[in-house]
Amino acid sequence: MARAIISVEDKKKRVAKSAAKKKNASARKSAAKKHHLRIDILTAVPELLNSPLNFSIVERAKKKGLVRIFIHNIRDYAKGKYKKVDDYSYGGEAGMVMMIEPIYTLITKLKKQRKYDEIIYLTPDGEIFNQQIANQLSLKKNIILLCGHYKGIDHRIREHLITMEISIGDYVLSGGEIAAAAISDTIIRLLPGALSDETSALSDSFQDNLLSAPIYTRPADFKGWKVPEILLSGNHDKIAQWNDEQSLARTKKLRPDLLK
Ligand code: 6GU
Repeated sequence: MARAIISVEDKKKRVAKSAAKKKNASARKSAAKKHHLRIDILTAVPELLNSPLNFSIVERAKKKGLVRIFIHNIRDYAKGKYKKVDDYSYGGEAGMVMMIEPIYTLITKLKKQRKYDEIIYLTPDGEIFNQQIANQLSLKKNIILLCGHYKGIDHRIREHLITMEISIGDYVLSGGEIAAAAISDTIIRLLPGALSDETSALSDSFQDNLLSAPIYTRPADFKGWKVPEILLSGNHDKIAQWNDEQSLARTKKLRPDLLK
């Protein structure tokens, strides 16, 4: 192939274009800096949250100042010698119930300090979490995630203090902490600047209700297991088209419900 001859004009245009791109990128970066998300997680078992929010993309987002996460131990707000946070249920149904007062005291204290966009209770009977809810929450400034334990929390907390109830699927966890970690992780990776490649959050599975295309890295041939030829072609249009086709085919096959 003959190498294209680049005119001086073209070169100038290219330089201008790349300068504009850089300017854009830095504008976006400072815009990204302005969006801080604060997540307050309320739990009786803070240890459960020690590692899931301290590594990888979430850790990097914290270091970049995109998000601050505060974990509060509900037990610190309990009264008495034994710092009791749960009690037997009225009506005698089996299982302990988390008491109102410690949770009320903690939420009231936080609400005095700042305005919360949402106070979310994590519960298997909540609205099922998905990418759309994550997108909405990633635009907020201050959110509280309240983790229940035992049989649940005194229902009056849900009636009077909670603004939203979320479940992460139709199965029962021992407590809301793992759900809080899953939800926080999902939201945080959406914050502008959290991912190094700005397009990659947009090409995630589910972001457009489609599963992602298969991906590969070197070697191109591992013991005869080959990477699809098209991906080695260097033809970006064809590759984009292949990715779209694969996305659609995989969604049809694995998650037809997403196409309805
Ligand atoms: Cl948010 N909490 C609990 N305890 N179990 C769950 C859940 C939440 N989501 C699905 N199962």
